[in-house]
This record gives sequence, C-alpha cells and structure tokens, in this order.
Amino acid sequence: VKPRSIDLPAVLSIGSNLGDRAATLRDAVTELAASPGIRLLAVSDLVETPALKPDGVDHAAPAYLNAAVSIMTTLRPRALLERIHEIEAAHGRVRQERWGDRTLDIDIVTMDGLRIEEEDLVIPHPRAHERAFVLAPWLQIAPDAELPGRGRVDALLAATGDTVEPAGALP
Ligand code: A4P
Ligand code: MG
Repeated sequence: VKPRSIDLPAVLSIGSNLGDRAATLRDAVTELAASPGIRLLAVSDLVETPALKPDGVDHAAPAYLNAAVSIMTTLRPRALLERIHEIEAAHGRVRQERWGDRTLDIDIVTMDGLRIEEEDLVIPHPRAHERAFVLAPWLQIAPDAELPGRGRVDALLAATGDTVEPAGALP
C-alpha cells in the first residue's frame, strides 16, 4: 500500500529590493508553482515599502516589493526550505549582512498549525506578526487568516500601525 502523502496549506512571503523586482517575484512564483509537491492556491498583489534594517527603516536603501503566496504542499517543512533556497540561489541571492539588500527572499510564514523552533527553521516566521509588508498582502488573499499563536491577521496588521503602498499585480 502506498503511503498517503499529507498535503498541508502554507503561506510564503516573497520580497525583492534589487534588480527588476517585479520580474524576479513573478519568476519566483512560476518556479514555486513548477516545483514537485507544491500547488499554487493564490498570489497577492504587490506592495512597496522602505527597507527594514535591524536598526530601523532605511530610506537610503532601495525599497522592497513584497507579495504573499498561498500554497498546498506535500513537502515536509525542511524540504520546502531547501526548495526555497534553491529558487533564491537561482536568482543570484547573495547572503552578506543580516537583512541586507537582496534580489529575492522567500520566507515560510506559516505551515498549517505547525510550530517549529529549530536553529535554522522557525515556523511561524518569528517577525511576520509585526510586519505590514507580510500581513497586508496575506490579508488580501485570505481575509479570515490567523497567524498561529498570534491571532487574526487583520488585527495584527491594525496593531502594526504601518501602511503599505499598493504596487499593482505581478507582471
Ligand atoms: N529561516 C528560519 N526560519 C525560516 C522561515 N520560516 N522561512 C532561516 C525561511 N527561512 C527561515 O534567512 C536566514 C535563515 O533563516 C535561512 O537560511 C533559513 O535557514 P536569510 O533569508 O538567509 O536571511 P535574512 O532574510 O536576511 O534573515 P532573516 O532574519 O530571516 O530576515 P527576515 O526577518 O526575513 O527579514 N524590508 C522590507 N520592506 N521588506 C522585506 O521583505 N525583509 C527582510 C528580511 C528585512 N527587511 C525587509 C524585508
Ligand atoms: Mg529570508
């Protein structure tokens, strides 16, 4: 008997602040959708926000485009992370400073109700609840969404007090 694979819903946040940001995000979505074990459910519109650095918002750095992507996946969390790293690497992602400028960042925001706290993998994403550039696109594609352990996404977004600039649909 073939074991049944478990299909879990997951939400990803994708972002870019270098190069042709919209084209990179569009390609990343295409590559996610073409990945074995990943099925695309919804993609939000783009939002634009200034770069957040460890010391605060950096208006001198290039601004980000971000979007939220909802998927179903049979991949285990670590396999999904590996696939994400492959897609980032294919877009010339270079890891230097923390929260440094990047062509492509893909973060796992949630995977169903899973709670994972390992050195190189934390789910839900530990900073998602306080970031309007994660919450606003997510709310667009899932108006009733909840962030496990944190509450409703609409309430979390309101609590940030931050706004995002709508930047249209993916090209
Ligand atoms: N990692 C752990 N948990 C996860 C997860 N849930 N999803 C590990 C993805 N990766 C996860 O990430 C470092 C390591 O985190 C990965 O190797 C993985 O094993 P990274 O992408 O190499 O580096 P990073 O993104 O600079 O670090 P970090 O701390 O994850 O950054 P954040 O919190 O994701 O912030 N400003 C705007 N406006 N828009 C943005 O999208 N993004 C960041 C990155 C900073 N400022 C931003 C934005
Ligand atoms: Mg990241």
